[in-house]
Amino acid sequence: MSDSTTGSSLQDFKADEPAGLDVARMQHALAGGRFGKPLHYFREIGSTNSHARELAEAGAAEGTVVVAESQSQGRGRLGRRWESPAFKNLYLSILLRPKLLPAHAAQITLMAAVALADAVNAYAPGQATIKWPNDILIGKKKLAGILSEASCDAERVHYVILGVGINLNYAADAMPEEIRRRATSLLEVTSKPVHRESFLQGLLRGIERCYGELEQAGFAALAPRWQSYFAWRGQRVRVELLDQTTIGTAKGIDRDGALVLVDDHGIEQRVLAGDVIPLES
Ligand code: BT5
Repeated sequence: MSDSTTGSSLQDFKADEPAGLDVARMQHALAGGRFGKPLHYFREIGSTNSHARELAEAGAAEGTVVVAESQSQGRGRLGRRWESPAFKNLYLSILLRPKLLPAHAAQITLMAAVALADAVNAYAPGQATIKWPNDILIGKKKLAGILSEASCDAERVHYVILGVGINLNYAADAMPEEIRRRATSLLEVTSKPVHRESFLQGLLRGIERCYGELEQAGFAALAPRWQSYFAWRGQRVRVELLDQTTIGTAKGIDRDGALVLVDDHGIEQRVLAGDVIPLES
């Protein structure tokens, strides 16, 4: 592992490897904003979220970004694996220190989903939808996932590591069997390769904007945009969280970001976390 902010990023460069992201150019492009100062770049890492967490524990500033070309231990929620092949996609983590109550830390994921859906739509207009809480889909297939990991005490959030993985130039035939039927990439959808640096810059600016709105006006200001991307309004779904299951018709999210379901008795149920599975009607 080598970090370009220490000037050693190319020590392990092999002539037959594809060129990575141009860190200096990205830093220059991000210079006027809040994110990416510093920007830590790795050709290979365990998990960008784990590294960002170490930086956060050591006192790193809000807006610190960790980007890697590949991850050997890319993570999803509940210890699931995130496939992270080299030089194809984007894997990044942003350190945030939001002034949020611990109960509202999940709003960071929802805020990021809006920015991510906006960024995807710039390449595949009108195609991105959000699957609550943390997936971006095109059609029924998963294009991107968000993993927010918060450090909180009873009164406040110390920091949130906002991790994002997005499939850009990931060909379906290069995907492992386990995800091939359920995953997609912008290349698969548009048949055009994506310039990863441009996507990353647009995404970071978009997250910065949405985060600013969240800070200034609260999640209620972003909720209508989130709702407009929500994939399963009116659909009967099952939400699973560990050993708990809730079934109902998805209505949307409330102003705090909880998923609202109407159960079979007509009663509204609010769900704060879990996996949503559509049920055939
Ligand atoms: C997520 O979890 O969707 C969150 C993924 C976050 C990944 C980023 S990459 C940068 C940062 N550093 C990390 O270590 N992680 C974050 P979840 O909802 O639990 O979904 C995980 C499931 O998605 C897996 O069990 C697979 O079924 C599927 N999956 C794995 N890799 C995929 C990929 N590249 N594309 C689409 N689906 C994938």
